[in-house]
Amino acid sequence: MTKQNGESSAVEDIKASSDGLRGTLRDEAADGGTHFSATNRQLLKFHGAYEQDDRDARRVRKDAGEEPAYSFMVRAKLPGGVLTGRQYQVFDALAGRYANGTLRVTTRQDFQMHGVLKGDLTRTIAAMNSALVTTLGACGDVVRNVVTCPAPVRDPVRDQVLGLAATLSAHLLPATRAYHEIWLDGERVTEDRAEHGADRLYGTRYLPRKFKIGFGYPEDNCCDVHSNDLGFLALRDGDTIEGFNVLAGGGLGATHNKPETYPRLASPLAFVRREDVCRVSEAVVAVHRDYGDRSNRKHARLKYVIDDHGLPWFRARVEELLGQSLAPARPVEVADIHDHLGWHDDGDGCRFYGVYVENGRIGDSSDIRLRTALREIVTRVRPEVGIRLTPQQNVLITGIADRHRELVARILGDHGVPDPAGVSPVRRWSMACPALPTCGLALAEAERALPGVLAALEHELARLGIPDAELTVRMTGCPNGCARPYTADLAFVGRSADRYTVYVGGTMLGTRLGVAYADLVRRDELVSAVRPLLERYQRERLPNERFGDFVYRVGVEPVRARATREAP
Ligand code: SRM
Ligand code: SF4
Repeated sequence: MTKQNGESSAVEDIKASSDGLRGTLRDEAADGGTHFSATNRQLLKFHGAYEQDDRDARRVRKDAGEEPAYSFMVRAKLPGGVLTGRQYQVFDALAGRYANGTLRVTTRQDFQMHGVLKGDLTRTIAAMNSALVTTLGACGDVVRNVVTCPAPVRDPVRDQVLGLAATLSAHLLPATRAYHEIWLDGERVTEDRAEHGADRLYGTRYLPRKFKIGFGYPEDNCCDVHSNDLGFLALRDGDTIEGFNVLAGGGLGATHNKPETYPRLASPLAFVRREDVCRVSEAVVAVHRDYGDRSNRKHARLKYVIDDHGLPWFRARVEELLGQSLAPARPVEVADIHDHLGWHDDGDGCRFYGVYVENGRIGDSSDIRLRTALREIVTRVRPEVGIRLTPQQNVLITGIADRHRELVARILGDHGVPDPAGVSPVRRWSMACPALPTCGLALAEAERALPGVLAALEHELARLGIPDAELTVRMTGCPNGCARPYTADLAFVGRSADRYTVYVGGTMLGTRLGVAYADLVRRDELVSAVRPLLERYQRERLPNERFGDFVYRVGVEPVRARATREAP
């Protein structure tokens, strides 16, 4: 069995000759220009930043003979989405000083800032590090942010898992000192393994592609664990962790009209004890490193290694590296999911409050001033208060003592932040990716378009007499799947300017993929395209049956065939 397939892709050469991700980034970051060379642009991703340009301004600037309006997206890596109040204040200040005045909660519990100019990049990254937050490995061909439920819900198991997520994230961080040399002027501030020289795990070429890890619970899969390359489903024994079912080969990215690319849910691989999580993760990552496709980046995720060789082969490779056989996965199914919004007891004498954040964007608009509200809360309610980011793009304000409860509620209310109880279920469970104008890969709108589409959907559900129908609606600007559309009950995936493929039949639990129902649907016709299905759902659903489950039960093939005939 060969470990390499064909010629290396251009990115492979860039990594291999980068001198541990250094390239000439340090010089270029300080050269006074607006953007990086093509080589450094690739390396920059490993350091947590993406070069972008304002796509709204592209045409005008081009016609005027001007260069694109370059700026940078900076992503901080926050295992389990946990921040102290003080760290949140640093992000808030940076968003105002160097970015576009907003912070964005990502679907993997990170913070992203958009609109950072090249001249401010070093200051931005250094300021995050001085708050003990790294951007290293937030993007690039390495292990990305480790996700898990962030809710402090009186549960020792969840506390332990949060700790494990942070430990695993640190364990799999690239060891290069380049990050410190480039952005921190050689100072070692955050904890990493930078002194160990050449990277023991990643070698000189790092991974063939990004690699994602998540920890979920059968009783709460709020992190969509099956969408990860490597997932751990925590099984409990009372208040302790009995072990984890290991799931491998999840990933959602696909390309329109390329059937060889597809979303895939992770498959059960094994059962492991808590003390083996780091070792097993390292072995799975190493198999991806050694057998992933380095010639074709569209075929380089772990899911393709597993599908190309088969799960038994994959298990054998992992066992080989571990030097022991793996126990079979336990027969456990995901049964529920929570969004953790509203008021909850944290079991430690305090409360936490889950704030609904539309598409994860924390900013100040004329009617909702969420960024100001959160700033005021972390400034006034100290010292216990913390901020946690959920994989559903929402924010939890944690550590609220009883004496502060009214104050927090008042600050939120005064700034127009909606009480989640008053947000329709369909909106509350919705997500969109950033898409235009920042994402270079967007084919259509998402974040800016979803609120309007949801208003039309809310209207339709009210007309049908089912305003409280619970369904996840997700929208992305392209098929890469950043807002995890394929596991949603209903999803709109950007196809071309203003046109979408409509997916139905996924599940809120994240355990089933939807299928394409209609293609090339115009944005203003998305809701009418699914109207016949919604009407049928209203008439024929079983008690408490969710939309995706209904579609799945009645059979997706007949509804899809009908929609295809009706598609414009
Ligand atoms: Fe993503 C690329 C945004 C979660 C699959 N993703 C991108 C880039 C960096 C565009 C680019 O490569 O030029 C986007 C930046 C846009 C911007 O302006 O900010 C981007 N992805 C996001 C975020 C911010 C979406 C969000 O609404 O929160 C999420 C950041 C997560 C984080 O903090 O690390 C984000 N991306 C995801 C997820 C969901 C998840 O991991 O749970 C997926 C699907 C799961 C998966 O990985 O398969 C996802 N993003 C992709 C892909 C497709 C990868 C593939 O296997 O083909 C790309 C394109 C690529 O890598 O070439 C991509
Ligand atoms: Fe960009 Fe596509 Fe990801 Fe949306 S799904 S952020 S458009 S890559």
